[in-house]
Amino acid sequence: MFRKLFALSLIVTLLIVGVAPSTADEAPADWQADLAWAEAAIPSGLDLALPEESTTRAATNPKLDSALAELAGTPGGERSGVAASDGLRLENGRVQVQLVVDEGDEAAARQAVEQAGGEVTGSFAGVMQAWLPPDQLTTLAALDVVDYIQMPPTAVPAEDDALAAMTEGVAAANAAAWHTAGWRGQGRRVAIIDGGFQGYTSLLGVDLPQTVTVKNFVDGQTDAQVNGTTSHGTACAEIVHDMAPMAQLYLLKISTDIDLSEAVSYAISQNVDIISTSLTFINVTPGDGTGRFATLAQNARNKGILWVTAAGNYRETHWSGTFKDTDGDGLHEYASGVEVNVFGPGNGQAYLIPGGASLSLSIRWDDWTAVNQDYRLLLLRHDGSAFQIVGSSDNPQKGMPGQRPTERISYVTSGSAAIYGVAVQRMSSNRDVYLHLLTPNRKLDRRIPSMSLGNLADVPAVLTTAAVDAKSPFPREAYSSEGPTNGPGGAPTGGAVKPDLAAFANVSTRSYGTRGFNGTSAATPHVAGAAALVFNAYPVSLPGEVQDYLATWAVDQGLAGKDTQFGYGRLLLGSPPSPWDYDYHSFVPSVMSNR
Ligand SMILES: [Ca+2]
Ligand SMILES: [Ca+2]
Ligand SMILES: [Ca+2]
Repeated sequence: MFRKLFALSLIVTLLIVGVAPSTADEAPADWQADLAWAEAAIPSGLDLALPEESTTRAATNPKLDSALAELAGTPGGERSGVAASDGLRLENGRVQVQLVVDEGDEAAARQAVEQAGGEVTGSFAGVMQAWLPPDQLTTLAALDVVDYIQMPPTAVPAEDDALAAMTEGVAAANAAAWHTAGWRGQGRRVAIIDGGFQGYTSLLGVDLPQTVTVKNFVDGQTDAQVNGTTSHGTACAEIVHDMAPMAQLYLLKISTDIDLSEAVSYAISQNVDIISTSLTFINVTPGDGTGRFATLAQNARNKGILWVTAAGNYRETHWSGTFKDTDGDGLHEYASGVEVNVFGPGNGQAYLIPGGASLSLSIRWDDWTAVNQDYRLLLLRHDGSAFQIVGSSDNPQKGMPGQRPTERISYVTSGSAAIYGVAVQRMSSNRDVYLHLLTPNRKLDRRIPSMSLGNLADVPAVLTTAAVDAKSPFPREAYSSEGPTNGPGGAPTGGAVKPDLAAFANVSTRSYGTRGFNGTSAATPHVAGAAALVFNAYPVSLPGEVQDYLATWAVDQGLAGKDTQFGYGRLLLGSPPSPWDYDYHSFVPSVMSNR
């Protein structure tokens, strides 16, 4: 999930050719690679021989994600290759999975996992995370106490670019004036939860505080391995430190949603004031502000924590709409006669994608309660004369417990450069569902900017952050995900206005270099650091009061008032309160003038 290697190769490319760092209108790391890809005309016509039953996977098991069914059906010697291409963690002969289990069945399920040679590593809200021998998947899935076995959803960093160092956001948000007035975040605790903090030790006392608290919630890893995987979290921590130089920092490493719940519990136990997450999840919830992340965030807020999170970078990599099949061939039509949504720059051309490029594609649809509308996701490659199926996701949607209305493909291209595209096939369905297609960091030719938030960003009890460039006039970043959220159950209407605020991207950190940190990832820790200053000045505030304070002072951009691109507007702290008038500052003044 974390494209560390890709990021590193970009750095090398930039150094070698000496090009200027990314500017406001440029896209993030992976997209800059896209820009180097040649383009070709989109082939017309699609004549796929579509099997009614899935053939590209092992026979579908109604209680297993199709990638796990494929792994179970693969001979032992070939499993590591299958796991790698499907994005599964297979270590020491065991695969990391999540079991959906009814509350009363947890003990029995745990015992069954252990008897099968597996190990339960955590659980949250009816989902148990575990290591399991692949040979035992089918047996475990067949048990009555196990509703379903799924792939663990992993956090997607809202990173764009990986390229000394003080973020330009300090000046842009007027934080320097607060520092001068004595508000530096002293006495405040900020938890940065991320996929990795590579290189943090070398920045202690320079670009980070002298000491930080680290903890690793990734299964099978030690706390020392917080210093690994990616420097994405390190760059985020640098920004919080620039904004609130005396705040105490917690660097908490996670991979899955279960890990996230553990990190949040830990943050609560440490009396943290602010959580900052520059990541999203995909296909975990309907995107309507409900579900496991909503529960987690409300719990944190009830404990006095302001949780700031990234909107996501999916505005150009998202399509949504109602399934439509006018020619009756089972394939969705994005427009009249258009059944393949090719990867492309958005100008009616297709990318010629070289071998070795990673593609990740997901669909979800509005059937989270009944889960009896079965659709299929197809990845297609054009071989010069026709599109061929090179990947499919065939999860079961048969109305059984634990099943979800989602499909996902991870794929690494091979062979000569070619056009790739995405199709959606109706398998068994009696209504036209409302679909979301997300292809993180790979632009689609047919795209819908609205409702492109990642999961977690849709939650009411978090402060969701969009990205603007750090230089005046602070234009919106083209990738910054837009609201609104989905309506109830994943419906296309009836959602809430998100994001909540906009902050700065294309900023400088030691980790990524001058103006090298891009994405809603970079924007989020600016808000977290600003919140630490407000909590510092008004120490008995509730998280909602600090959020209101930031919203009130924000500079409105785009449509007047709170909108689905900038929220309340661009982060600006206003003038600092006097540090001497302590009584006055024991609570946040009600400054709601521009709401
Ligand atoms: Ca069709
Ligand atoms: Ca399906
Ligand atoms: Ca506005």
